[in-house]
Amino acid sequence: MTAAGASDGVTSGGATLTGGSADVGTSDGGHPATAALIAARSTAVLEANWRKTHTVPAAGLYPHQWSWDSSFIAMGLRRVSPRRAGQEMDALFAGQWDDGRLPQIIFDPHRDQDYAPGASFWQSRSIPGSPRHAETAGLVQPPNHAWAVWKIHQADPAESRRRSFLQRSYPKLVHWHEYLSGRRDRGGSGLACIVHPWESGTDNSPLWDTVMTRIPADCKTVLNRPDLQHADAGERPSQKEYGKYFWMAERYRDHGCDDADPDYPFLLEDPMFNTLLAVSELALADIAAELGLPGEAHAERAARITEALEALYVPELGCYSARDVTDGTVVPKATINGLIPLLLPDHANTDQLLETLNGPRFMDGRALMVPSYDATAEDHNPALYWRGPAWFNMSWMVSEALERLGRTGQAEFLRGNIGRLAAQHDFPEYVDPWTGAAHGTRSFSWTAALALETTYHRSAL
Ligand code: 9WN
Repeated sequence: MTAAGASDGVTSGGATLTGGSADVGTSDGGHPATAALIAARSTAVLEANWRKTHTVPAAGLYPHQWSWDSSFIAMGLRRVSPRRAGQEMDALFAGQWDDGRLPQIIFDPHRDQDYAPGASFWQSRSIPGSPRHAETAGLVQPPNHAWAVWKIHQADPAESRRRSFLQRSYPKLVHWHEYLSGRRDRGGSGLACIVHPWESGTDNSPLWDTVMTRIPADCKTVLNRPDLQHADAGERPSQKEYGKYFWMAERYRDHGCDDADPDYPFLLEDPMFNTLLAVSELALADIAAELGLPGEAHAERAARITEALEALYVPELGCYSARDVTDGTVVPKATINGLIPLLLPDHANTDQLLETLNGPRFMDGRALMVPSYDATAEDHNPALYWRGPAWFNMSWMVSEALERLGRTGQAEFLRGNIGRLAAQHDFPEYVDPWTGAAHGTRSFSWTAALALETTYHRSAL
């Protein structure tokens, strides 16, 4: 199988979109047409959502460049165009702040009315240390970027070397991690804090509920909800939640995004965010080795984060949870965030995490993909944004972990469902984990990218 299309355009599964060629493979257990079709349709979604330098998560609902989306998107794009996957990351790095942060969103100035809060809310250029040539949010998202950069390199090392992709990405990634391990270690525990639910990537996860009760909803900004033109209100956060989201964003912005506000009320250590930081540190160790640089410090940092994460383990739930740095309590809720540490090598609680994954709270022998929230919880809702539905990026990360752990059968089950459900339902944002019914927006980029990634993976088996 060839993985790379060398042209500027993206090609897959026999469907040439803008030139070049890529073979999706035809040995996926006797369903060659299915694999080729999934790959071609995924590629078409990514092509339609491409905007000159980057891919938007969804043309209507999310019209800018989002940070962790771009990493997932690039991980799929690398299968058909490592070059475009590299461009996706370069566009993100162009929004890096002087302190190293990679922003949650880089705004398309022409779409300011189409998503809130937008560039006119953040006014990032008036904040010291923000980039001069990009308008961005001040918040961040989970650090899956070094992981993506290393995977892009591996897809076509010769092309990567020709373009010095690792040379130019490495210092930016190191700076990004320094920001997270430095200014974001607000609790002094060796873990990075998130300062807003949007930073978790799992925006209205029940993990944030208790802390959210402390947040006033009296924001100064007039609440405008362009998101509701593209998604059902019953599947999105409520107006009250939005008031609180804006209140926190205003407070963070008005304090110069400096992470020094002593009474800032939302400081949480999230197990998924920190797992991705450790996984990305391990990727930096590989990148350093490839560049002939010493990488031990990265491996040591990954080990320290892995150790610090133990304080977030909740034995009664059999998984990790988030810690509220303000009062030191660990939230007693089982969410998908708490299973993502399965990705970490040499990990003390792997057996318990696998048991929880397959037990009644999550897969229960009947889920098609991994639910985002404890199925035994009274407020589990398989249709409501991060409160039950299965997300493609989460199930894909679990499938990666299972593969590394030698649980290839279950990894393959998840990969198969990711590709099938994505293509069957026009690449939805998320699905009901039990029935596969589609929810959220459609033609969602990371769904398409990970359908592409899993299809290539399966075809290569
Ligand atoms: C806020 C873009 C983003 C994802 C997040 C997902 C959703 C935004 C929103 O969409 O969040 O960042 O408006 O709900 O929760 O993970 O990065 O796809």
